[in-house]
Amino acid sequence: MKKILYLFSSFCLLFISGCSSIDVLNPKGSQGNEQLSLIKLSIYIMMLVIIVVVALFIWFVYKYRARPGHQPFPRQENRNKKLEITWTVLPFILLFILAVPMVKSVFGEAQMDNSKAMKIKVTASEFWWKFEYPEKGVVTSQELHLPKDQRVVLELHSKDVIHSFWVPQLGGKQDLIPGRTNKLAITPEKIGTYQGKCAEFCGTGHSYMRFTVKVDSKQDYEKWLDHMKKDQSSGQKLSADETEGRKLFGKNCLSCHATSGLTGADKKGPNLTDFGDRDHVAGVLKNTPPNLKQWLKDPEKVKPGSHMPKPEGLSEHDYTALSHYLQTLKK
Ligand code: HEC
Ligand SMILES: [Cu+2]
Repeated sequence: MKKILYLFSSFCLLFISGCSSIDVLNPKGSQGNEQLSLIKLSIYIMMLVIIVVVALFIWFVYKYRARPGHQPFPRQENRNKKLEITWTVLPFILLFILAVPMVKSVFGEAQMDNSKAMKIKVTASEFWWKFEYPEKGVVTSQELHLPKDQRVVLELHSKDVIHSFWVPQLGGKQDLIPGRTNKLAITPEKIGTYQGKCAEFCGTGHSYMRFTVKVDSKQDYEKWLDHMKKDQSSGQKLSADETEGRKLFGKNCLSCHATSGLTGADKKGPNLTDFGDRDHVAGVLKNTPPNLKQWLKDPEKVKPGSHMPKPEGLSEHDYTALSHYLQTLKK
């Protein structure tokens, strides 16, 4: 008996362990918290249904088991009003209990006052993210910086196909549709770094279309904004190697990448103003010099379908210089 129990519990653990890091169940924002309470309510209701059904099942299996002197089939019921009303009304009540708080939550969110909310324009392209702060005149990519306890309304746009914005711990999930502006509000409540991803299949690089949300204190967020407003191409002391990297960057990369975070300097590739502070290269690889070189040498290999072309005619030394220069782009 003990052995069976042990086997059964290890079997269950196997399943549970796969789910140990479900971010939706560990929210860090007010919308995420509200959604978790709705998830819990629906799980409790489903548990109740499962328990009743399983109990009835076991009881029936026992009651109608085959044994000598017993009819193999139970008496057939026809038009049992009491039963029919019961199994129509019960699910209705359960769905009603589920629907009321859900509808309340959806309409409550839609009626929230957004006059004090911060606006950020999010643009998704195959396979990266751009974040613009129109009130601050700043643009960045791949990493969204937010101050704690501030309601933010994200205006979602797409450059090409349908993408979907999703940061499980902050709540909500909203499509980005070409030619249309969708809105999604989030209010982060805890300082930290959260993973975001595209949640709608959008092409070969879809599963690598990740981004990071960094929630900071108000002061740290302001510091980051100040940094983004500085032009990184001037006033920095660079080593010989890094200076060479900067020259190569000007020649090969500046057509697509800006090194100033001001909105006017925005180009068609990701803005690289705070690249040295980013956790990832292209949202996929850890931001280390060897990984950066790997990306520069062949973006397509790291992220299939990537729209960054493979640079031509650069030597190993050039890649090193470029990667050293890019690491200097930070606070
Ligand atoms: C034709 C435009 C174009 C050119 C030229 C170009 N890139 Fe890119 N680059 C892109 C695009 C588009 C992406 C986004 C790819 C993705 O993530 O899907 C990108 C991504 C990157 C990233 C990752 C950014 C991040 O935030 O993680 C780095 C670093 C980068 N490029 C460096 C360079 C360097 C260095 C050069 C010059 C040798 C260069 N790029 C030339 C278009 C370009
Ligand atoms: Cu996508």
